[in-house]
Amino acid sequence: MEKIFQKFLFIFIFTKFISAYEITPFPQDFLFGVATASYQIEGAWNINGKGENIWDYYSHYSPSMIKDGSTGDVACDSYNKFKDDVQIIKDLGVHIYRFSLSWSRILPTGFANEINHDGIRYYNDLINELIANDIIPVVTIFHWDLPLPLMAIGGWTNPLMTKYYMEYANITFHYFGDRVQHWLTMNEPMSFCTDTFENAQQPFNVPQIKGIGIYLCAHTVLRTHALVYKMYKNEYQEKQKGKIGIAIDSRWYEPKTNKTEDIEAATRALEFDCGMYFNPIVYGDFPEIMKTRIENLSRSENFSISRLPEFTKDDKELLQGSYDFIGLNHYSTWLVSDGSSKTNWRTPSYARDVGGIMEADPKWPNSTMSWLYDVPWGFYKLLTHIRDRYKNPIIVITENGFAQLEIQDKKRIHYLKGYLKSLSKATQDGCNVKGYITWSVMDNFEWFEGFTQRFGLYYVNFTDPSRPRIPRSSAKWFKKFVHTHLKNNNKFLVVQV
Ligand code: GBH
Repeated sequence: MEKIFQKFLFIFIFTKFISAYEITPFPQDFLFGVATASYQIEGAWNINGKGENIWDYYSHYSPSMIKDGSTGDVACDSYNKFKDDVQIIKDLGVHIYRFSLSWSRILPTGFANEINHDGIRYYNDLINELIANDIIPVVTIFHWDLPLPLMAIGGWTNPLMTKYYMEYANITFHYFGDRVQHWLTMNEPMSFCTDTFENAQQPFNVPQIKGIGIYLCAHTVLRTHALVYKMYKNEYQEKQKGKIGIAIDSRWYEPKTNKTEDIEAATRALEFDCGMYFNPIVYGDFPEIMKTRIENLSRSENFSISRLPEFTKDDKELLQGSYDFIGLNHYSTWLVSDGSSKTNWRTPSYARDVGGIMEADPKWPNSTMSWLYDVPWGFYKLLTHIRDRYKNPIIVITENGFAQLEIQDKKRIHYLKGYLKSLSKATQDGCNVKGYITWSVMDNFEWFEGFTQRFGLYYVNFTDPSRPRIPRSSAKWFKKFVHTHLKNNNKFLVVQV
């Protein structure tokens, strides 16, 4: 009897030991982190000189656009509680905190003629607090909260935005660049160009014809990014020794069947998502397939020129290689089938330009978000695609995460485990990924979903004025995961010595 017990105990300990090591291998210098964005957490929307941005405006004047009619007026109250936030991040044991700067907190009108010094003070305090706690700040200069006056001139469809954004970015490098060494110019241009100009959910006087604004926006954003990259290189990098990139979002697109038409449709979908931003910053231009398809469809729709703007020779030179690293935000996968025979496309439109029909496999575990499923192999495929197609750039995963409300968030843990396992395999297979940042530290204002969707490792109670942050099971799991990884690294170090 005792023998059987011993045997059982041995097997038990042995399997525990194996499972602890199963998913952990990551490169020696690999970093882990957590992310947020200014409008989603800060609150203090009109405090100490902050100007109005488009999300202040939407949430106040068109509350019906936001699922629960809520606003980011207070959100997680991080403007006041940032020291607590630094402590919960430190408690997770991660290396990185990725957050964004509120443009209208720094420049109340969006224009650089007037700096709000409380904004500079706030981000200085946050950055100093992070550094004092050994946490690396990764700063997104623009994460969707555009100053209202800049939307009135057409937002990112207006080429003048380049100049205004450069002045803003210049101010951020000037004030924070002595301590911030990891910069992202923009967060997910594909998402904000689509939401603002293709889906046109906003009560603004912007080009609301599908298939046009989305490309004007991409064109301006990409040129702007490239010019800011150059400005940082020329004027700051030598002194400040930082690195700069952009956070690009992409799904993985898997052909629904192995019919040629479906395989081609999935390729197109990927080129119109990942390719729309990766191709210009790596090779200097939009993907060929986008250029020819949009040109042909534009002609058939009686446009005299393509709806997709062209880059000049100078633009192309500037764009090519305009990154020290690329941030990748990845969440989920679609199955794609060919849409050529579909006759009721909205014309013109981005969806018709792509010509694919997207769906989820009913077998995939779902989140509470309609677009977000747990498909870890899609992450592996996207990473190896980027490795092979875009010269294996230095990548940091700047967002990845799952929506679930419960404190005992088993589904989120399942998702994170699977995606980290895919990432580990991708790095072992040569993908040049240097870090993994999960979305999000805590529940926050989820844009059009308000507070109905929860992405946090920490649960936040938004009806309690003190906005307590309560660790979910996933926070404890992630903490352990990061800790185990660090322990393993130390072991490797010892072995190497
Ligand atoms: C990120 O965007 C944001 O950066 C972050 O602010 C946000 O809180 C977080 O994710 C969670 O949503 O065509 O059906 O695929 C997420 C990006 C949202 C981009 C869904 C594409 C299109 C829906 N994605 N979106 S679909």
